Amino acid sequence: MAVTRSVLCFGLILFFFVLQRGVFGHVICPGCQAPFVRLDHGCYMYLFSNFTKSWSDAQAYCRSKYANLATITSQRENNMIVSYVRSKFPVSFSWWLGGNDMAQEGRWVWVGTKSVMTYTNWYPDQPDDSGGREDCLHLWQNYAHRWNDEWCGFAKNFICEQ
Ligand SMILES: [Ca+2]
Ligand SMILES: [Ca+2]
Repeated sequence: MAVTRSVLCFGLILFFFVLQRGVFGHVICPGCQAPFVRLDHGCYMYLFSNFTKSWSDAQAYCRSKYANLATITSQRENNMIVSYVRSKFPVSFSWWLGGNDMAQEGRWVWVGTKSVMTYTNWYPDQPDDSGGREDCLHLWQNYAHRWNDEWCGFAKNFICEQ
């Protein structure tokens, strides 16, 4: 009986481990409902829009999903997101993120956490506030999806994070 119980116990542990790790990808993803996806079995859920909006409208859309435009705080998270958009969407897509310097020029903060950026992945010579009107962060499709500041009124695809 002890053996049976051990096997049962091991099976249960394995089952919950598999569930927790999301080994079945997006099919079994506890607490994660479409259109959100969980990347790399991480704790955060992302929504990748297949339509475009201005930065503010994109943020409003994210809020309507109880999320914010995405905050990227590490190279690992950045790589994960860039790999995902490259593999799943046309490379011509450009993506709004939650970074902006609307309140104070040159002071970049995340809309979701209100915190000042620490990790950054700017393309060389960015942010340049070109024309004195670039206050929103996007993944730059033409430059290896590195970061650029852009006019917030442009319509772009966007990434929400919950
Ligand atoms: Ca700016
Ligand atoms: Ca720029």
